[in-house]
Amino acid sequence: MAIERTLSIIKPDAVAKNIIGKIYTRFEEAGLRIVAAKMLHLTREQAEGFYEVHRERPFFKDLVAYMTSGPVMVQVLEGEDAIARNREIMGATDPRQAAPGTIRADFAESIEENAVHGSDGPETAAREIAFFFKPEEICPRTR
Ligand code: RTP
Ligand code: MG
Repeated sequence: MAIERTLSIIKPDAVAKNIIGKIYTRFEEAGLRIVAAKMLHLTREQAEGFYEVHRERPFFKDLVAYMTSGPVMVQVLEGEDAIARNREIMGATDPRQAAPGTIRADFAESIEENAVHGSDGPETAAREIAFFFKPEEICPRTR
């Protein structure tokens, strides 16, 4: 299986609950390495740009309000099959549908305030990583 990179966001509800470390442990236990990370409070423009594909969806306005309601932690995760692996440990969008033991089953509040984001495919991952990180801000392991 290929080594991939994916973009992960710990969303404002999870940052507010002070569980960044608990979620990082889930990544590490799944064999995903954090190769870049930053905390930031998204502007409306950033949130709208990041979720551009959802612009016409009925929940878009609420989604932008939620994503700008507090700081987020953004990271690049690297590992075997990282995109699918991260989606697997995140669980379904709606925490009520999420498999037991997943991040959303354990920590999400609702279908909207659902604790984490993860890229959904290779093209999305490339776009989303470039949205937040310059190439020199990503630190592959040297040992
Ligand atoms: P994400 O992009 O954040 O990893 O989540 P996802 O693929 O599981 O879900 P997606 O369909 O891409 O939706 C993006 C985010 O919008 C919010 N949402 N709210 N109120 C609603 O019905 C609704 N549906 C989606 C969630 O925060 C979701 O993660
Ligand atoms: Mg999505």
